[in-house]
Amino acid sequence: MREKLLALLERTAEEVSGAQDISALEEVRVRVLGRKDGELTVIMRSMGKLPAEERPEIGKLVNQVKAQIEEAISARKEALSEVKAVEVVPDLTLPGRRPRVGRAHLINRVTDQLVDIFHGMGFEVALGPEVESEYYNFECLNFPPDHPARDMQDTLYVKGGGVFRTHTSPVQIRYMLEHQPPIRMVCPGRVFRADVVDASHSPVFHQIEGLLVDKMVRMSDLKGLLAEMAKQLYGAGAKVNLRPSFFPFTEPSAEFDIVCVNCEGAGCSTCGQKGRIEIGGAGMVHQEVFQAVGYDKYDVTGLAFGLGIDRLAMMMCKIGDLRLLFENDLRFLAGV
Ligand code: FA5
Repeated sequence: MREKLLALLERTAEEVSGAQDISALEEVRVRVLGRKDGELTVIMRSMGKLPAEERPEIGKLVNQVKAQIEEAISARKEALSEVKAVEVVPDLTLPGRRPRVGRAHLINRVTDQLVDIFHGMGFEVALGPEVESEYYNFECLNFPPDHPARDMQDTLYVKGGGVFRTHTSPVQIRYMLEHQPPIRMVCPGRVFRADVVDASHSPVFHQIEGLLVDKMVRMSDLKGLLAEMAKQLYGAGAKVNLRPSFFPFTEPSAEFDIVCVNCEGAGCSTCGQKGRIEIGGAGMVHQEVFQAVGYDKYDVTGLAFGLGIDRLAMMMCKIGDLRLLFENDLRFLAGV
């Protein structure tokens, strides 16, 4: 029995160290230590047939053999798992993943560019609140209550009073109340309207307002400013087209367009088949507005304009649909 045990120990030790993977090792364990008919288990069961005086010594040896086999199996198991761990170590010679570099959103970049352009023409930047009183958003700008012109801008009203500003024009009023002419001011910011969403309309969009008040300011100054802005933004060939329009706070008033860069004037869904896109409104500051802020309406004249930044950005990067600017798809944003 003693020799049998030692031979089993020797053979099993060899098999354990020769096992090349966990399943081969498990196969050895079951064959030797398996509860039902493992080789060592069978030997242990047959111990009852031994003479009583031999049993303690053989019993001790059986326990030692079993412990040594178990120890060898667990050491080999550990070694095999280490090998596996090494196998899954990544290939360090592969090129690393480049970290993605963030950058400002296209709308912010165009806003900065516009601010720079107007700064170069002597304009300073002012900001105003996004939730505005009806007084600044409409009344001071010569929209009397119930005036049908309020329908031109589908207004979002705030529960408890006030409106989400429908344009950046109220900042003109706030600025004139705090400053005396001569004035050159631009105000970029978010504005809100209950507009139906389509390729060129969003309920939240961005405008930049401009205001110049001095003596002898003329409509030709307005045209010159807008033409210079378009040239600096789109290149020497860029042209703005002014059309007569109506705003309660300017007289005369105009809307201005640029040729749709998506269809180059042929007409497409982006420009509503018109071949051009309306970029902003402008005009000479109405005398009623000067009166509302306490300026001498016979002494000063002024020009004002409000540009849609989102549409300028669309034209700049030839984007066919304004909604892409708000969906935050990184594949799109990385390309513009
Ligand atoms: C105004 O908002 C006037 N406050 C502009 C102004 C300022 C006129 C100073 C005179 C003097 P209008 O509603 O046309 O005007 O909007 C100006 C520009 O905002 C539009 O030409 C267009 O480029 C942009 N815009 C208007 N609605 C939307 C919209 N829903 N989504 C994206 N852009 C819009």
